[in-house]
Amino acid sequence: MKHAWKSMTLTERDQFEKDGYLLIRGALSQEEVDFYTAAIDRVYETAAAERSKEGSLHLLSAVRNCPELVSMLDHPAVFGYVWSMLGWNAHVYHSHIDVHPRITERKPFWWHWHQDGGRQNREIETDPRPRLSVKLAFWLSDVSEPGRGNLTIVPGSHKTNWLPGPPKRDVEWPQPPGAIQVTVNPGDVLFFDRRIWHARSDNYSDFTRKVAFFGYTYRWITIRDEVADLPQQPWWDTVNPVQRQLLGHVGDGSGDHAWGHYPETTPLYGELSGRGLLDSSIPALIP
Ligand SMILES: O=C(O)CCC(=O)C(=O)O
Repeated sequence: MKHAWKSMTLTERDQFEKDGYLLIRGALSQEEVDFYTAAIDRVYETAAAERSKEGSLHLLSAVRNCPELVSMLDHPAVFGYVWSMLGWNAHVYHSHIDVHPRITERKPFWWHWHQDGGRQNREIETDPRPRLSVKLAFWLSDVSEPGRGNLTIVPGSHKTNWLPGPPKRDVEWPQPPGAIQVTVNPGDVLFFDRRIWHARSDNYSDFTRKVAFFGYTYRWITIRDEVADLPQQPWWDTVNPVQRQLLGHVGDGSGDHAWGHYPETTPLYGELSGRGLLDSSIPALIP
């Protein structure tokens, strides 16, 4: 399935501003689902040391650990949501591959609810805190029913700085009011605001849950993934300039740098400009 690059519509933007997420059904073709699943399965097999005792895998630096996922970074079916929100001075700061097989013994309670960004949620004083980053979740397995390790979210919670919860994470506590389990099919993509309160749920079903997450932010925020040695990887030559930017490659000698002072030297700016997509009604797209 070929997709033209396109920006988010005004209706989608309004919905995203209101709910804090958008679900893009059928973003990946079956062929793509099969390709990415096979790649993640191979990583799962070799990453025995990183698996939990229940056999789950939560592996950071998704592309470094599974280079076949590089085309997810700027996947045309969904990448438009990212640059429509953040503009062209963006990169991926945090990514992970998650494989969660069935849990056979009930796990002790743990309060997983959080907003993304770590200490951004302590050290920024505004209310609400700024968006700063957005995330894409590429679903590869059937999570179309609750109880399959679904991502749980509180729709519309992204402008709420604090979610009342237990005094300690292991103290049993009811789910937050309004929480829903996101139900998705293989090939669906969830686009969400990092501030939406969310949590992974436990998978007691027979379906192994497989998903890849990519968090995008402005290039003036540092990358948590391991990216330093990417240019030495054997596959780096096949990576396109926008993907290189997204993987933290800045400063190729042409003036490009993380503060974006020279847009014409920034690959994503050039790509959007060449495609006539620099809509100046979107503040983040103004050079
Ligand atoms: O694996 C999940 O469903 C939750 C992932 C998560 O918490 C996150 O992306 O920050």
